[in-house]
Amino acid sequence: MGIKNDRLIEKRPASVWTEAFPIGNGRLGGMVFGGIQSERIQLNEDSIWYGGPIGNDNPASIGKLQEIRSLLLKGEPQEAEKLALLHMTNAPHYFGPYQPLGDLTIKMEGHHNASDYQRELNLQSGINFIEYHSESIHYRREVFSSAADQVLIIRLTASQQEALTLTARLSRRPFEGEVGSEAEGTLTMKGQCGPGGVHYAAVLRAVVDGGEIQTVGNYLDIRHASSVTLIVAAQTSFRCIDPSMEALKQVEQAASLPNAELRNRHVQNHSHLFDRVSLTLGSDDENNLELEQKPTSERLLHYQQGHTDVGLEALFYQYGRYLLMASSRPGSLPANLQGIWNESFTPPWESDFHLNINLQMNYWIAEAGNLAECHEPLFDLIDRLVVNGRETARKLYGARGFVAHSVTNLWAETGIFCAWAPAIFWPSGGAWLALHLWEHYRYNGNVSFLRERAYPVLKEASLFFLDYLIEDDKGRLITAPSLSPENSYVSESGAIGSLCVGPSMDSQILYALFSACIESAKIVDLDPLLQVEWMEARSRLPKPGIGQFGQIMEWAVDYEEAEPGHRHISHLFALHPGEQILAHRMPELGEGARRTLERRLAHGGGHTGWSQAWIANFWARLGDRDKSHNSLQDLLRKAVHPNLFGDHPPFQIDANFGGAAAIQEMLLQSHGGELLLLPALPPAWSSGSITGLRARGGFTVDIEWLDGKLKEAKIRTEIGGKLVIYSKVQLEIRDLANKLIMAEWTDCTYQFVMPPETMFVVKPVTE
Ligand code: FUC
Repeated sequence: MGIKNDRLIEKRPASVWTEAFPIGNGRLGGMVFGGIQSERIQLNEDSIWYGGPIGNDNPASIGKLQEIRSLLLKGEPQEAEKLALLHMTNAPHYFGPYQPLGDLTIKMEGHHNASDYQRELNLQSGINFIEYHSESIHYRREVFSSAADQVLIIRLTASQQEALTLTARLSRRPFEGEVGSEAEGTLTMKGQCGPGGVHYAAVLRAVVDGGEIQTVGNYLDIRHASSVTLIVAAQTSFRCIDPSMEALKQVEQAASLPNAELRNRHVQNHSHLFDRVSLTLGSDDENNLELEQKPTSERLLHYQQGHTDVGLEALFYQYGRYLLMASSRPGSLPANLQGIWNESFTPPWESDFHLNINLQMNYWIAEAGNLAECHEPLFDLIDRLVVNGRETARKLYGARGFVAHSVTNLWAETGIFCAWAPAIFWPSGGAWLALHLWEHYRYNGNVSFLRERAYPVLKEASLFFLDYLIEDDKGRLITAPSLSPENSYVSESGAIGSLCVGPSMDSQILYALFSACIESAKIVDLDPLLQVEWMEARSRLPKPGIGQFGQIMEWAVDYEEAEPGHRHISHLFALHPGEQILAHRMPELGEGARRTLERRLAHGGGHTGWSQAWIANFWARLGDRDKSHNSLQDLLRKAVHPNLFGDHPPFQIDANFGGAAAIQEMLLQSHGGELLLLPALPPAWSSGSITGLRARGGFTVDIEWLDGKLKEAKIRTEIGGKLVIYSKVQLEIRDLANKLIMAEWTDCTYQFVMPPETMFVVKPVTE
């Protein structure tokens, strides 16, 4: 029942980049414009970044650390900041940005007076279709980036034999990307991306059916073919010694496969992941059917004018999953600020990995959205951060373990880069990332992953802080120097500062980190002495406190914020993604969190895409179905491009992932050891269903609801385990043999154990 809402459609080619449709296999991405006489596919390869590794942690830092700390403790943040800028930042200040690979341009001969044009990005198959008629010939193009074969495919067909005459070429910006031909019917473009940077190569091969093909200068010249398959591969020296050789091999391998097989291998590989979750919102009535047929940009406009379109919200969710699959697959780099899609040589914020919210937000749908594999590239980056971060910890702070600050890049830099104080002096990026490994374990219960991969990282992240934390005058353990990303405060003396001691976000991240360390050490049965140390340190961290405005305090001291409507709401980490504030169990802190959001919003907060997305997640954790939905609507109304790319502005992909995560969070939560079914179901989604969501503890959950109420949930487990369901309404739980599971309803919870390989069905008791 219901409409699937799993495609973007348009009736005309893209005229700007944010109208083009994104395709990707995690590593190799394209923005497909769908032009008629001229097609542009803007290309990216995830490891093409400008410049080489830098390292170079500032050796002056360690000698100034005490002085900076004393200045902060004395309430002189500006003096501290001056010293920190001089003595702690990297030289050079900046690393190079993520760069485009180039463009593939196809120029068609003829194709005048096109009619019946349609382009469609089908999320389910991962194929972008373009179709039209011209001079009574029907032309069709299929474009996809195959994870199975690591190539990008453009297949052009026509309803008439020998109707395809075209040229194809690869290009980069002028003076870069030398083009030549190293094999028949093939073009190669190569170069180096900045001094010390990667060597890259892209190879384009055409396979034609009928007609002729020639390589002339910078072009492949194809005449009178009945069908054409263009195959693009790209490689860099980040992954191989000879990128052009490697790319050529990949192209040849793909060219040796029949078209149908190439396509099938892609569709299977793609839909195997994508199909794990399906979401339907609203009914399949005429109005919704009509909306589903509309061009996506018109649909968005209609929605932005204030009309309801729950199907568009469902589409936004699945688009988030699609984009994660397209920008983060095993073996690729993690999704950066723009996923993998970047057409600028000077992209905003270098299109890098920001560790103070953005990179983590990119992965909020990975586990619950049943795309755990797509989380893996983040773990690979973390492993490299640990290696570099050990050096940084030692050199900057004389500490054990590893540290990563607010930004990193292809080379997993861990030092203090950039020059903007309110962002950069923040030592908790690595600790937050380490929690992603713990989350992965919590969702799949794989103890060998915990032992071999997660635990060592958690432990090293914690060792850094055991050395880094200092004692304040109340005997609490606090981080210093640090900051509350990227806000400033008004100190007792009236000075405005960003550097501080004990920002709440740090204490909350460390609470989560030490808790994860303690729990995992018990499971893998290691480090009993450290366990005691972690417990002791955790008990001495500042706890979330309520401040003068009834808000959760942003700093260990109840300072006023310099920007009360700041986009970062870091001190609600404990509410989401953290679990220290369990709103449904802790009404006072829940109320504090609510006030925090209200205060931020009253002062203009939530003005960037990702900020609004985070706010939607916060409201969902507070169980506020209206506000959560309002935030999601605001996000779609104010911070989304015509191709549904999130808008910071400009384009930034975290809003896509964070917004999709909020949709999940409204339907299912599993933090704090309890499962909550439909915890913040918006009234507008009165009926619907979701299948295949994952919950912590290794559960897979399907939920169906009607008239705003739970109809039935199916909970499956492979590994078995204890399940606690938090429910304000009485439930009936049965196994597949329809046997009633005898679980008492106490304190709003049902507790029971599910054996391995079982499914239980949960329904509300009705009478
Ligand atoms: C953080 C945010 C900005 C932006 C940047 C990439 O610095 O404060 O809003 O998202 O990351």
